[in-house]
Amino acid sequence: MSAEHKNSPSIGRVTACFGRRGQLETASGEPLAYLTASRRHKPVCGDRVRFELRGDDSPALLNDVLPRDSELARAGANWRTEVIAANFSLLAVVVATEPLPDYELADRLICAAARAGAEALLVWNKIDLGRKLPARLREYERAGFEVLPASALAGSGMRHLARRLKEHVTVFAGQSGSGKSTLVNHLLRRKVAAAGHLSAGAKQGRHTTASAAMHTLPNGARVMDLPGVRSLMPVLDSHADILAGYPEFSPYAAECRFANCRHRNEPDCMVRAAVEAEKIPAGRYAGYLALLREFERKPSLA
Ligand SMILES: Nc1nc2c(ncn2[C@@H]2O[C@H](COP(=O)(O)OP(=O)(O)O)[C@@H](O)[C@H]2O)c(=O)[nH]1
Ligand SMILES: [Mg+2]
Ligand SMILES: [Zn+2]
Repeated sequence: MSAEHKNSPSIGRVTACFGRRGQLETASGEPLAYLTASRRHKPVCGDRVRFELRGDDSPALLNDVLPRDSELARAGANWRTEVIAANFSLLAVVVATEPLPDYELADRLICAAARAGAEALLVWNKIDLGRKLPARLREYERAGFEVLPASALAGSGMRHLARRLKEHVTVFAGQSGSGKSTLVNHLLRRKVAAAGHLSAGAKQGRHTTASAAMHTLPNGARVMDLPGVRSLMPVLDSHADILAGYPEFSPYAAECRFANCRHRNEPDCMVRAAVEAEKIPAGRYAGYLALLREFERKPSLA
């Protein structure tokens, strides 16, 4: 407890939060329970915060949330945004054989990573159930994304994944049931994140992880496991936010007749021409159109 004396403010990092309470990690790596000083403070997992120790057994008092480098927000009710993680540099989108991949969610997460200034990669989990990469995922590779095959259950691909995460704060995101918690547990070599079971009938993931939590791997990498909420739909605020998730479109988009081309029905759209010429994979374009439709339904921004 070297630098952290009672009443002198220190800087820590939030590793878990439940309303006004949570856990933070001090600069020297110690875990501490905290309580926010006021309702005004809305720390999320990954936040850097200022706190004060209060002696005895009472939780540290969190009295400031420092500015964030990046945030991951999801659309709550009435398009209100709800920040769920902060200060990450890499987003690992977990996709698996089952439940059937939701590529619209994967695309949104990739867009959200770009918007946050973070890198994105895909983890193709559960290869013990079949190694063959679906055609849609091969398209992501063609588009320049890394796709790392893994099996959290069999332990394959884990060393490679751990190496890739080194030096990063990584958010694991993706469908419920895709194996995020199992991956994080395997990387940590202990059981901390609550891993659930697929309900036998619908093969739909259950909501198993209650709240976001940050863990440190043996190699120093930090990882965040997000709640297994099926509707974790990141917020996209502009057409540019969407396009950022489709970097392979940009050389063609630059040649469209209209600078504000949405690459749908506009004349002389070079993106659509590239899709027709099979230079842009059809599935990637279909994913883009789905996000565009969703975005245009958003009342204030359409
Ligand atoms: N066969 C197989 N099952 C896995 C693998 N990884 C996770 N699972 C299972 O998938 C289910 C959901 O895993 P969980 O980690 O809770 O998913 P999360 O909702 O994304 O956190 C559990 O029954 C896991 O045992 C894997 O690599 N192979
Ligand atoms: Mg989970
Ligand atoms: Zn266009």
